Amino acid sequence: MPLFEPHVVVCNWEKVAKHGLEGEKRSLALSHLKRDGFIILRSAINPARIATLQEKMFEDLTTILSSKEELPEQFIAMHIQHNPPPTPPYLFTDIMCNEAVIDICSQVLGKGMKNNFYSGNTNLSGSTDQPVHIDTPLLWQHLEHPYPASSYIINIPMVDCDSSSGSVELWPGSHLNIDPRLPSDGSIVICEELLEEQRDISAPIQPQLQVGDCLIRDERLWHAGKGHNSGVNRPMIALIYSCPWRQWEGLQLEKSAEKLLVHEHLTQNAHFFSGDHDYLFCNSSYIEK
Ligand SMILES: O=C(O)CCC(=O)C(=O)O
Repeated sequence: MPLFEPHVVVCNWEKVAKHGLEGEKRSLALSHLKRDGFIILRSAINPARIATLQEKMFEDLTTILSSKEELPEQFIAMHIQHNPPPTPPYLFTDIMCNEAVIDICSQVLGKGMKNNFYSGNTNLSGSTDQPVHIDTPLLWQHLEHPYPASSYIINIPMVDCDSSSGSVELWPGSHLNIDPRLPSDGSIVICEELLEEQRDISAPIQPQLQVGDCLIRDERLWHAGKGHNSGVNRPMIALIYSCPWRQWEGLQLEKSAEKLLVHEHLTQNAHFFSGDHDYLFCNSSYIEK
């Protein structure tokens, strides 16, 4: 079976910031997102923004790892929930409200699209593989046809990464799988039997991602953090854009960012706090028995 090639939309971040994505690129991106369950926007973000955030997130990672608090591990050790700072000067419009991402996602998620999340996953060098999972159990069970996407995860890597350095594993087309053996309440892990069947349809890949790229993936897409020994820890930001009717707790952002993040097609489902907020130690572990 030929290896699956992800759809890469080559952007120019300066043009994206001013004009979003051209019509032809947008419709091609959208059809791949619907079919494959993910696309990559190459160079959609000013790399200087990532450099600023990367430096701060590495500094914060040292604080997290040297603390006596329990680490917020996701499934297994060395996959850490790691929030980026929710305060200026570390909040950027081309990350929180990227015009190309909004152009694509709003076509499906519609009027009143919300951002519900601003966190991140740091895959430490020396990690092993997470179980393959979906982030939320299917909204409806026992359907005859897949339902449309109602949330997209926007992943933004802070370092270049590929299969040798902990790039996220993605299962092309798996977002359209509605097999009744998929996890429902209480678990989000995909069973071995289903993995083997899906592997025969399309084997998983670990995309090559660069600083300045955005990965947009359907919330239903099967995926996993992958072990690596590259010697470089891999922080990756995650936002979740959803239809207005999806219920989420929302995110915490500092009050002075409220005006900066106003966008015609995207509402931040945020509590805008004043004063202190302990963004580094507010996450919990997620472990399945
Ligand atoms: O860090 C990654 O590559 C994926 C992390 C993930 O999917 C999770 O923790 O749920």
